[in-house]
Amino acid sequence: MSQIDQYKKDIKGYSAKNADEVEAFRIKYLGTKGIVKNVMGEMRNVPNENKKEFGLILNAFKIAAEERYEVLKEQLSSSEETAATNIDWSLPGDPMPVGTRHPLSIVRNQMVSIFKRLGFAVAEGPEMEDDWHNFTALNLPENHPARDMQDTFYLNQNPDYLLRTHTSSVQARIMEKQKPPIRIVCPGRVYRNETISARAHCFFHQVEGLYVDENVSFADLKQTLYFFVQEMFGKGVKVRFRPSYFPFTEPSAEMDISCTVCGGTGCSLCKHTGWVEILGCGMVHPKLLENFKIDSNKYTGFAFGMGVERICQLKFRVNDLRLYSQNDIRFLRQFTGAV
Ligand code: 2NL
Repeated sequence: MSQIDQYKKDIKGYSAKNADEVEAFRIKYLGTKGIVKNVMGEMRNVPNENKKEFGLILNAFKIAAEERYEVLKEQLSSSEETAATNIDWSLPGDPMPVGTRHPLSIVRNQMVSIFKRLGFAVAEGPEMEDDWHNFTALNLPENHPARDMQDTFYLNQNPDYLLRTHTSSVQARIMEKQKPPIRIVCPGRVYRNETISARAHCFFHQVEGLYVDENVSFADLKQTLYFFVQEMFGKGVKVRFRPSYFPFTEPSAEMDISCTVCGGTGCSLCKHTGWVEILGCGMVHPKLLENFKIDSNKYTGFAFGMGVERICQLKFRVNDLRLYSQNDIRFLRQFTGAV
């Protein structure tokens, strides 16, 4: 009996600082080899006439141990709640893993936003086109090499449906529906049937521009593209125009910028010429305007087209076109923060 009193005192005074100590209490008193089981076993040695009295005492002892165990558990969970509200809010947060914008998206957005500042609206259209919007309306004659099966992915022949080879088809659709003034840029993916290599791919991205209004001149074209280059590559960069040929423009030109790597002194990027080609442009061919019932005596226009991959290559020194579409995270991660 005095032993049980001793245990009762111990139980009353027992406190636990953590889950391990609560568990130690359970094992000590309530476990299969614990004290409660042990003293219960003593019943065997108690004379019959005392069994009832001793049984009551043992039972009260067992209940005391069980209740204490419940209390200890309760205290522990409420102290855990206290710990949860004791968070150190000044600690730095866990980093949230976010992806990176694709370099072509970064550059396309930059290109488009420069033209937006000059009043160009953005127009989009389908990647699957008909012959009219991709070729015929744009003055690409029947036997023009660009129409060759080699360059174009045909989806259907007679009537011809194909994957657009340039975003000029979007401009064609706008001219069809809208009266001048028209001032748009058309970003988007285009397709050509080429063998894939570092320098060629079966699809790439373009930003084309079109401005049709009264009194639009070649001087407007030059100043617009010069402004674009200065915003895109920096104030010191020079431009030059070389005569060229496109079926949808007359006259046509290609525009070079002074090499962004060597500054014009000559290096491997500019093949020691000091210049790199970045786009094609020209005055909209009058036949094209007439195709869309726009009076070519009243209206003139300029147009240009450039490859986003090309601009991206010059800005970020990407030297292999295939990198853009291989989804290699080691490539993509290099553009972290480049928005
Ligand atoms: C290039 C050259 C060019 C155009 C695209 C165009 C569109 C219409 C009317 C007239 Cl609707 N022209 N587009 C004009 C000249 C050049 O692109 O090298 N692109 C990558």
